[in-house]
Amino acid sequence: GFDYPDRLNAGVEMTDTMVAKGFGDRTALIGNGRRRTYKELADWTNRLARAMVEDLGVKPGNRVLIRSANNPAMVACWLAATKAGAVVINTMPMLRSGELAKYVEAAQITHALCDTRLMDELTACAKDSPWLKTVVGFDGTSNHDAELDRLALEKPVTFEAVQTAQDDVALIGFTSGSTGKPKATMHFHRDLLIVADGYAREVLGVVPEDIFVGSPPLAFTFGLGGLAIFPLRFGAAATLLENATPPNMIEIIQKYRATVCFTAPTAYRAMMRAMDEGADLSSLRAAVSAGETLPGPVYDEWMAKTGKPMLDGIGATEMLHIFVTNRFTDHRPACTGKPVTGYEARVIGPDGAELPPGEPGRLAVKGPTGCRYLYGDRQGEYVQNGWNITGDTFVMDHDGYFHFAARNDDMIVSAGYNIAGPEVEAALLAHPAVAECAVIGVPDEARGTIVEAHIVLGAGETPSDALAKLLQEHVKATIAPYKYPRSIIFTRALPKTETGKIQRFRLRQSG
Ligand code: 3SK
Repeated sequence: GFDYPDRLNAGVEMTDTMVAKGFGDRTALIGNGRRRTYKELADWTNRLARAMVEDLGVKPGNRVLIRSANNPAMVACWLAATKAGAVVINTMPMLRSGELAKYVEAAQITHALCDTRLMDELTACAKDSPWLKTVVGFDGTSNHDAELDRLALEKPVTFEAVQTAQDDVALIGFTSGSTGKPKATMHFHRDLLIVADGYAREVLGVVPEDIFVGSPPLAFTFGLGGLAIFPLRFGAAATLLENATPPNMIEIIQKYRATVCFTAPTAYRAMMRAMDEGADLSSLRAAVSAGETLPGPVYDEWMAKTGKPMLDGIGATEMLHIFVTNRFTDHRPACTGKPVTGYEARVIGPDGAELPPGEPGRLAVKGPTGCRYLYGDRQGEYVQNGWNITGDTFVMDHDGYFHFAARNDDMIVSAGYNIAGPEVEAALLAHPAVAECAVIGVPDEARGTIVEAHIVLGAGETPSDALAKLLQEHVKATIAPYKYPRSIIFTRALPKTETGKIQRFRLRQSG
């Protein structure tokens, strides 16, 4: 088990406590072309926390939304709000006002901190919200040239952090859910440390000399763990990239000799093609792959090129981070491995009973960091007898290793992004030219899977490339652009059951 004091503030643990432990002069964050030490991060977050409390009126338990791409200022705002006892909701920079409004409503968000470059959608969301009353900009380029930065700069570098209990909520993570209706899951202060003291210590063996790099957004708990919590818990350094394409990650790996990488198989594939052209990734001692299933050939090629296993893992926002994983000394191809210490996993049938090895069923997991939904009424659907029922089908082999079989039907995982098919359908249906549509995921060489929309047009509309392009632009303008259907197929009718339900599986089969 994990033994933490009753009073525990995760924001303090990753900043002031690290300074007290002697890490003050070590690099904590690298981003926007500069390094920040742990002492600088502690001071920065103390000033920001003071500004939040003294000027913005943030009170313990207030829900504070942060909207930004991955940069040091986002990390500082998250830690500062945590020190102030707020419950943080980190959000992706691409979300549109309608999507933000769902979060604001569900989590009763009162304050928002936003990179000034991303203000428009948030301002639009706040305009009609009975909850969100305070929206303040910060400078994501770290030049301290925005309202929140100016307020913070006037403050002393000390702050009496809120003495939160170890089981006070620190973070709300939203999962897209297969219906497109976001589900909010709560995490305690201690959870943020457990994923580091569990997975990151046990599986990655993080040391202060480590330098982390990766692509997942900090708004996704995979990214928050891999690019902030894990390095900061152990006195290591995190590099933060707003645009974490494979070439940009390679540049950072080469420049700083990064040692631990968190990204999805699609990006590793591209990085291996760059290795063929001479890219030097020899500094990497750990390559973590998650968010999408790791194909055997990608694992094999990485092993052949580096002599080390790529660490496939599966996590969930509900559980905060990875709970089943391969290990450096215990790994198999096309296999997700075994549970992280402290977690139990099993494969269950439709009646909830555990299935014998070799039989596919839903993956269920139990552990210290989950699974708590914000609303009790949804709890029953996904949590049974303390087990979190995931949307993934797995098989456990006779040696206790878990193998991915399939994803919950309506979720599309494209280049590491989780996309709910029904949400894309709703965006398409809002266009007057669309009478009916069904969205599925189809295999794609580069992105693993892409979103494909089958569309029945309204009367008087004629299929054309121009109309397809127009509909794609419409989706991009309605919901986060990465969700748009890269493939559009116009059809006269969709396959349906006798009761009129669209049979998406038939579209998948005919692909
Ligand atoms: O496997 C995932 O999708 C995941 C979700 C949340 C946190 C971490 C991971 C790996």
